[in-house]
Amino acid sequence: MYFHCVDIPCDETFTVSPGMIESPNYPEDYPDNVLCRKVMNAPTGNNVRLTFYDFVLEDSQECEWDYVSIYDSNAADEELLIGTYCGTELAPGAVFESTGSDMHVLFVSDGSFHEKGFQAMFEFVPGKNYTFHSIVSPREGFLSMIKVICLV
Ligand SMILES: [Ca+2]
Repeated sequence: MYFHCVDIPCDETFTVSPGMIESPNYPEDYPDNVLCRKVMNAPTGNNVRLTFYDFVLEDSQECEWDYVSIYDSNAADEELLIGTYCGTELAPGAVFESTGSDMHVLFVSDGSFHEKGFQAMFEFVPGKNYTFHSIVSPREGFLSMIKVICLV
């Protein structure tokens, strides 16, 4: 995949919630050839919940031209990709939630055809896994012992 990046400052990192993320120029059409990274870093023990209000991107069968990719991570780790979306795939109210304290949203547009773009609200919510982790952590030694025993 090749794209030429126009120098539009659209990377953002957020450590306070709630907040909004949107494509450049929203609600006007986004420019061609942009790549934006929106990174939400919640405090430890929180998850990031992202709710889309608006989503209109150039449509393509494999979302290879213009797309939004959402990662369950601080970085764009392919193995932690939640999904890649284009066209009008995300209806207003579509919600994503991270399993950890970080979420990474990548927005890419190619060199032709643009649409209105997207707007979404993020909020940091108490982590579903946090209580679980804090309960099991004193037993981690015990659990790893079981793993060792099972492997043997
Ligand atoms: Ca395009």
